Amino acid sequence: MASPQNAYGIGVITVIVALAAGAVFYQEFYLPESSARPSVDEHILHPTGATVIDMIPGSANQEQADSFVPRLVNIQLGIDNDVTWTNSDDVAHTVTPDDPTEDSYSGPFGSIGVVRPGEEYTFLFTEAREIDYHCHPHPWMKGKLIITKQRF
Ligand SMILES: [Cu+2]
Repeated sequence: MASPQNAYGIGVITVIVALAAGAVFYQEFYLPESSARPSVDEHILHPTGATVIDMIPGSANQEQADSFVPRLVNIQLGIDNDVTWTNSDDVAHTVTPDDPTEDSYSGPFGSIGVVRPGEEYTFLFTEAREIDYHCHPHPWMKGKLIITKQRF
C-alpha cells in the first residue's frame, strides 16, 4: 500500500515529468512551427536556371562606366530567381540593397560583409519585387533587379 508520503512523491514526480514533456514539446514542435518559413512553390525553390551578375575588373574605379554586369536584370520566379554575384575584380565589394529588403523565405537580402576577389554571393528570391542595390565601399557601383512572377 502506498503511504501518504509515497503518494506525495509520486505526485511530485508526475508534475516533473509533465513539465519535462511540455518543455520537449515546446522546443521540438512549437518553436519550429512558430518560426517556420512560408511554404514556397517547388519551382521557385528549385528554378530551372540561374542568374549570374559579375562585378567586373575595375569596378572599384569610379571612372569606369560598368561595375555590376548586367546592371539591370529581369528575373522570373521559377525560372532564374537563384542569383549569384561573382567578384572578378581585384578589390572586395558588397551587394547592399539601397533600402533594407527581406525575403520572407530567404531572409534579409545583401552580402554579410564583403565579397572578396574570386568569391561569390548567392541569394534565392521567392517574392516579386524591385530592388535597387549598390556596393557599400563604392556607392557609385549600382545595380537593379526586377523580380516578377512567371507568366504562363
Ligand atoms: Cu565595391
